[in-house]
Amino acid sequence: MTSSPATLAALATAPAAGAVGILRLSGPAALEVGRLLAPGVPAAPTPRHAYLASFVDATGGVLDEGLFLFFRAPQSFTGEDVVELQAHGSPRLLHMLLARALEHPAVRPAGPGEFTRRAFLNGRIDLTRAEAVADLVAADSEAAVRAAAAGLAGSLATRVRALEEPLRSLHADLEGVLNFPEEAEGADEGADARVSGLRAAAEALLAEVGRGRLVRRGARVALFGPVNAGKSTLFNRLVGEERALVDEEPGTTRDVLEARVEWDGLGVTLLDTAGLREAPGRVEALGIARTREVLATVDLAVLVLPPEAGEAEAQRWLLEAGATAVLRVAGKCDVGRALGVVDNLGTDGELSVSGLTGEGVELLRSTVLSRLWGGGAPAAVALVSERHADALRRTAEALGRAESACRFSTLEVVSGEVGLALECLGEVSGTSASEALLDAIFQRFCIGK
Ligand SMILES: Nc1nc2c(ncn2[C@@H]2O[C@H](COP(=O)(O)OP(=O)(O)OP(=O)(O)O)[C@@H](O)[C@H]2O)c(=O)[nH]1
Ligand SMILES: [Mg+2]
Repeated sequence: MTSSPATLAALATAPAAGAVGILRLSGPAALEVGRLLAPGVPAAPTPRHAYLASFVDATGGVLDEGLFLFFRAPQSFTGEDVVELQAHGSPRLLHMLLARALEHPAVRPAGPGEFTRRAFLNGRIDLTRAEAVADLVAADSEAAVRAAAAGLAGSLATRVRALEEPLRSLHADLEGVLNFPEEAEGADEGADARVSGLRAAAEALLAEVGRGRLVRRGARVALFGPVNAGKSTLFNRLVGEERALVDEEPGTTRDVLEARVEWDGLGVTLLDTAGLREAPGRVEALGIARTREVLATVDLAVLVLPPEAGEAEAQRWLLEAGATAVLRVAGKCDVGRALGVVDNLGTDGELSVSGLTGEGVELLRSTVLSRLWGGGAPAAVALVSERHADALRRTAEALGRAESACRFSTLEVVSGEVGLALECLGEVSGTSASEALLDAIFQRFCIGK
């Protein structure tokens, strides 16, 4: 850091008419600039006190009346002096106020996420908490909101720290033995067990990425199977409204339909696919290809079989899903029962549902959720992102190499790998994050955050 940083200015509220609009200033000149806009505020305002103030233009003409808040460094979000002007939510007015602030030579417009970036650089929050801010803004399900809020409160930061601290002390012990063999004698004892324990912990955290992805993006679940199996009827039931056309004519659904629901707070995108016909020796190739494409993108595929489907046919359908997990259900169970075929459809405990009567649909919903999720509440997950997962994977790999080096190589090699693991892990918390990495992370933020 050289001379004092620029003071940042940005509108913190969305650029649309609303009840309130907020202009945010952060940096050494925040108070001076804030008082240019609101000259009625005392020169030494009480921090965290809401002043009712007139906001004025360069000639002193009153533009609005609103609240003026001052946060003194380091007790602010960014760790710098921060001023917030809460005006009425007129985009035109807010731009006049922003333009006036930007006329000051110490002020420049904030880039995306730059306030949060300063908070990170000033040690107010670690990187996982800074990222949770963006997650919270982007959250579009209750589970995503709750998980991001937990991240903001430090849920992931705590777990990363629980890994980082013992890793750092292990590294220090190993370096001690290497550099000061007399003083540090014996500090490398049990190093192999410590390395193994840390690798397991890194892998356990890495395993959370799948659940993090589900919470963040929501799950995708497709219904598929033969024509006329009752997929669209079931889809409508699950969605709770008549979204898909239903008809006794086979081949009613021609393209993929999507609907978003929220189940136990988890966002779920349901897909209804075109039913596929299968004549002996001939399959509707195009339809199958399209369905395969969809099935490859979902977290769970629900195979809906009509009562007349035999076990051989069911097995052929199961193959279509490839590597995607499949939940098999017997559809139109009201008919199936009348025909007496529901019970010999195959695997024990197979779910029987009827989109028409609603029978079994609630059980299907909860089964889908538990197949997607396993146990526990979606909101309680540590939001491990793809970025975190990449760094955790490299951490675990380095520790894996350290583990075998404990047996087959020298202490130098072990310590080198442990040091590398520490560096990779530091990318998660931010203790070893490069400028380029920070740029990439904060680009995802909105301006004013
Ligand atoms: N008895 C009974 N009839 C059903 C049930 N589900 C659907 N049907 C009837 O079966 C026919 C086909 O239903 P759809 O929901 O369109 O079936 P689909 O699998 O989407 O068919 P395609 O889109 O053509 O592949 C319609 O006449 C529905 O009313 C059910 O659970 N019980
Ligand atoms: Mg259909």
